[in-house]
Order: sequence, then C-alpha cells, then structure tokens
Amino acid sequence: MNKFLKEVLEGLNAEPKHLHSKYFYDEAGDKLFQQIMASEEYYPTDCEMEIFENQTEQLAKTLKNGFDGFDLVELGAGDATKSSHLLRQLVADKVDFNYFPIDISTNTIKNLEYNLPKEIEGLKIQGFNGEYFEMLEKTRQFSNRRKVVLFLGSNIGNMPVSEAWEFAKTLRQSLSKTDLVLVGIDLKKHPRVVRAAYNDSKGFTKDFNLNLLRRMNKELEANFNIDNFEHYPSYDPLNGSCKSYLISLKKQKVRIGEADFIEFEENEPIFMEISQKYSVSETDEMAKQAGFKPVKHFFDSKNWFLDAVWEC
Ligand code: AVI
Repeated sequence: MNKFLKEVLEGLNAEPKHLHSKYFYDEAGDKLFQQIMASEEYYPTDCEMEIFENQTEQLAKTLKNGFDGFDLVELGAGDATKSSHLLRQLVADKVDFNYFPIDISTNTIKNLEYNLPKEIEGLKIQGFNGEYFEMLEKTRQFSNRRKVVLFLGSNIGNMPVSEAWEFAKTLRQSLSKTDLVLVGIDLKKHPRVVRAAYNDSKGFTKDFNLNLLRRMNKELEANFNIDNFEHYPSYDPLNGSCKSYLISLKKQKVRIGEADFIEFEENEPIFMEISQKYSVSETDEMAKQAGFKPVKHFFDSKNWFLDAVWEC
C-alpha cells in the first residue's frame, strides 16, 4: 500500500478525523499556494520578504558570524525567492560558502540547480531531494564545514507545538557547536488579521483545503463529492493556534481505494492543518529547551513576523 493511502486511511479512521497538510502540495495545490501567497490577506510571505530585502547585509553578517567558510543548508527551499537575496549578498561579499537546498520535490531541486547559478553568478549550489534530516546528513558527504541552516516561511508553524519542540531538539542534535540556525516564525497578532489570512476573500485557501479531496479522488480512487464539504478556518488568540477543518455537510459514506469506506456524520470535522502563531518569548523558550541560544531577532516593520537566529 502506498504511503499516501496508508496515512489517509489512518487519519480518516482516527478520532477525530484528520489529514496531513503535507499532502496539500500536488500540482494544483502548488498553484493554489502561489495564489494564496499573492492574495491581499495572506501577509507572512510579504513580511518575511521585507526582512530579506531590507536587512540583507545584517542577515549575511550575522550568519557569517566571523567565520570563513560554511555550508548554507535550506530546509524546504521551495523557489528560494527569499533566500536568493541573502545568496546574492553573500556572493557579493565574496564569502566562501556552498548553498545546499533541501526539498521533498524533485522538480523544485532541479529548477533551483538550473536557474540559480544563471541568476547569481559564482554561486556554488548542490541540491538534495528528500527528507530534511536524512538530507542534512547527506550534505556532509559533499562538504563538512560549519553549517548555517535556514528554515523559513513559518513552515515550523505547520507542526503542532509539541512536534515543533521535538523538531527543534532533533535539529540541535544534528548540528555542532559553531553552527547556527535562522528560523522564520509567524507571530501572534490581532486575531482579525490572522483569520483573514486563512480565509481569503477570493477563496484560494478554501480551494487549497478542498483540493486534497480532489487529489484523493484522482490518486486514491476515492469518490468524495466536494460539494458535501465546507472549509472552516479558526483562530484561538489565547494559544495562537490557527486551524483549518473541512466539515461534512451531511451524513455520508465515501469510498477510498478499492475496498475502504469512511463514514461521516453530519457536521463532522476533518482537521486539515495547523498554522501555529507564537509570541517572541515562546520562540526563545522553544530554542532554549532544544539546547539552542536565541541570539538575534529580525522583524518586519509591522512586527508581524520573526526571523530568529539560534546559536548552538
Ligand atoms: C506553508 N505554510 C507555512 C502555510 C501556512 O501559513 O501555514 C500554508 C498555508 N495554509 C493555508 N494558507 C497557507
């Protein structure tokens, strides 16, 4: 049984029902995510981009931290739009570094390896396609210098808090004394702003969630009727948890794969995604319990987003 089918069946047979948001990103999902990022209401991308555009020199200096050569590893590099500002600055400063983007998508890595050296002359790039920690180890076969790890875009927010804490611990254990991490984290802010970002007026986020049902129909021979489910976003300003659900609009039975059936009650939710928001002190706390030292905070002009520097 393929991993996608296995995890879908596990999630939909569990109580409460849930699906993994990592499966949002098929071709249609990638496109919808681009549309979300370009939407009026979705602020995290613009905020982090502002940090990378306006504070590039300080970022480069902080990451270099007085050391000569290093390997810049980016977890979940995507199209590297933000990090490319930093790469350009480091190349212009004649810093001796390798860029090692890691991504789960083969296409993403191929594109980066093809496009970035054309855009940034002199860039030394080697992509790695696979799981973060496995690939982080693999980079050591190419170069075993000091590591600077980028984990941007508030991807850490897509883990429940306990998982994010575990992730930070594992990351610290994979690194050594002079290594450093730059992690992008979306901050708690007025609940209205957060809610709007995950419920955009053009309906891209709604479609992004429903698209996972379409993907299951295509890839797992499921027979979801999309009209029977409604996107329901929520944000709790007390604990910073922003969650999305799909609500079953009626009692229904859905086939998945050749022989499995899942029953839904009327109004039963499927938990789809968490986009956790943190306070600055909560991010410092997470760093410390993992064995990092939080040493610097880069904010956008609205103080909505944080790029935090954690030393080992
Ligand atoms: C990729 N990730 C950080 C996005 C977020 O904000 O949680 C995914 C997303 N989901 C809905 N809108 C954007």
